[in-house]
Amino acid sequence: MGQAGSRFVGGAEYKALDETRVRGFLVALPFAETALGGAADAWTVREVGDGNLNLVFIVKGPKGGLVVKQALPYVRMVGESWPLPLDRAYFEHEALKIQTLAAPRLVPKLYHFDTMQAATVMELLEPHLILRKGLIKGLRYPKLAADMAEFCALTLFRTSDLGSPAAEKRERQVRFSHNITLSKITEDLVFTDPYRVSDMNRWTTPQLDKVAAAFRADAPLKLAAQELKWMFLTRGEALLHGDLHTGSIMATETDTRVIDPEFAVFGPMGFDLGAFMANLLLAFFAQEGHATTSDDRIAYRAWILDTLEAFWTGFEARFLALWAKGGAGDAFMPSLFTDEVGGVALEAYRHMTMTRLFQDAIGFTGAKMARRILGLAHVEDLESIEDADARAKCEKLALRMARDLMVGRNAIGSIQAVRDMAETLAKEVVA
Ligand code: SR1
Ligand code: MG
Repeated sequence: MGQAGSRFVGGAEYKALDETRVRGFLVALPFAETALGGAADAWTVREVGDGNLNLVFIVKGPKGGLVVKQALPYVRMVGESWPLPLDRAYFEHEALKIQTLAAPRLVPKLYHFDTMQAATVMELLEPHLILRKGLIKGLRYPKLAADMAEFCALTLFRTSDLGSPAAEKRERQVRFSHNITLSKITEDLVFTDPYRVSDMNRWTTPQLDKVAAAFRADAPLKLAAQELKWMFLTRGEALLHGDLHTGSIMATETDTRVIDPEFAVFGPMGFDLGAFMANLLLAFFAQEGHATTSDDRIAYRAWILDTLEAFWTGFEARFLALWAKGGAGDAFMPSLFTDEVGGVALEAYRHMTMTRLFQDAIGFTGAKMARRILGLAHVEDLESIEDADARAKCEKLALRMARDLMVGRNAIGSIQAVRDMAETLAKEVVA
């Protein structure tokens, strides 16, 4: 049975919402009636969820709009044969609350969580577009790099042992450690399935058959994937969003919001950083497939790489600034480093940590790219390229970059080097 404030979500009263039921659900919430205005039967309701897991309703009345997101008891993209616990709605809501404390400008406003219905009522973001769709259209987002750098720096720093007291961090880590089923999806789909034969896998066939087989036979690559998995399992550095791809970001030219943290769990910071960078690189490699005679997308590809570089440099600067200012965390107590020698040593250590974080991040970038081409869940950037040969060409280049990042991550020294790798690969003729 569901209990308010706990992770035991759903129960006998749970029923998947539909366009009629969502009205009854909102009518029972006085704030929602006020926000929407008018009578419930005059509200417009649209189910717009195009993710892999949930229902998402946009409800509009004469005064305003709201979003209702409800977890389904199964994986939407697969069907009822793959059950999934409703408590992911609890973890998502808890993560959003923590992210609201850390980075309020960059997440949607939260209005209500219903434990029984595994449903969250939140701000309707308009005229925002899912970032992935904007990148497919070739739209530019001048604030994206800085906003995502800020989101990652604030949420990762403030939930880590640098930014929050050990007691708070431990309590949160215990709580989110129960997000077991969704973490297991990541463990399998990101770090294991693309490197073995699995019913879950699919790829552009026959064009990618040999590449997929080569991935399954590549011992250094499999070691890299499993080392990254081990990091994901064991290194609880900060509360991760857990699924920070470009479908989890809604943006306009002037505003950026991060949504959908249902995979939230404590893990290595590089995992979130890598997820965002991977999806920028997938968008980069997909551009050739979206080029037309009137729009070759060449300048746009450069803009994506500018965004990648500005994201990493912005994140590094913001994270270092937060650390230098001092957080509420118990790690690296500033009082131990007040003398000149100590101060210099601590500063050098901070920079070494950023290098380590960068190398973690680009390793995860590679893993997150490969899983979207060889695993179960693909990305619209590539899937929307109708010509299979054209799509396979983009995918092969992305897979080469993915492998180089995973295996070579500890020898890659800068984000400029990552940019150079992408630019060099994009010029290659693919067999
Ligand atoms: C079965 S869920 C497949 C994927 O969708 C989500 O967005 C996560 O990325 C997950 O791995
Ligand atoms: Mg999602």
